[in-house]
Amino acid sequence: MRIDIITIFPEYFGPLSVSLIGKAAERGDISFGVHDLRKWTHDVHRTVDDSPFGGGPGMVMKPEPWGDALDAVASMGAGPGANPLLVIPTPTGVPFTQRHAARYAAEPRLIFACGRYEGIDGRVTDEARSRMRVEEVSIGDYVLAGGEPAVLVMTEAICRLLPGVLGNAESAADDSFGFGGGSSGGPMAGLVEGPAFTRPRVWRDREVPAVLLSGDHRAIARWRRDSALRRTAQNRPDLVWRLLAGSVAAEGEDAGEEAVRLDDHDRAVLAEAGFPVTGEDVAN
Ligand code: JAH
Repeated sequence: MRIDIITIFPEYFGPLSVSLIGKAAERGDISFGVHDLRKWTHDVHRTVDDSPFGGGPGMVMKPEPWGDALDAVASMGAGPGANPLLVIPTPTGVPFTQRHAARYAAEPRLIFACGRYEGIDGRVTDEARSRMRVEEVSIGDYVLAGGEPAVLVMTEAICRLLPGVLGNAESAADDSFGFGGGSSGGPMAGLVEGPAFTRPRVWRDREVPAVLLSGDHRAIARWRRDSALRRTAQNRPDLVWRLLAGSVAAEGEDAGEEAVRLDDHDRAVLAEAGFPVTGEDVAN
């Protein structure tokens, strides 16, 4: 996979040569191109921003350097069947999820465009859409000073799904939110995982749950699902409501796919954790 990043702070991407991603890049499983947007400025001051039409605080990124940068980077290694996907992090984008990570990991080429200030002139995305696929995504409901940290976050989420990048290929299959378990989704589809334990068996008078030492793999899987359901109920009621509504597709993003199934045991665990909320808890 090839990932190009356009930014006014190329130094920000030093971490891409560290750890799992760094090793994958050394092996050639991923290749990165980090491009300084100022390369596509033409004035002596290498200006990338200007004041907003209509007034207001802050500055807006000028369209010309972005247009030229996107033309140049998109045409690098261009060929039929390799049209890049342009991803633009912005607090106004659609929420980036594990599904996006999986879909992006299957792309041969991604381009990330990092905005700063109050964002990029609105015509840049519109014009880019006329030539390539463009997605505006948000990694969470907060405002950063620029898209760079979001690109590091998304790159990590994407690259750990590439074959051979994660040490243990199976650990992606049962991740929180995981869709790794085939047509029905992973065991954690739509859930966050419960706690994990390692040696020693007893630490500061606290024992590891006995079932995990039992060797009974069915019982262990059931226990893990129960803890995931309880933790999701506690920390992510939004995810539980979606599961109860049957709106979590098992795999892929297309409508009409089978919903993640909750069995009677799952429903009993959720009921004990307060779902569905009944009686006086429900506002009329
Ligand atoms: C801020 C350009 N969803 C996180 C996120 C992503 C991007 C930005 N902020 C928050 C951002 C300023 C300029 C992008």
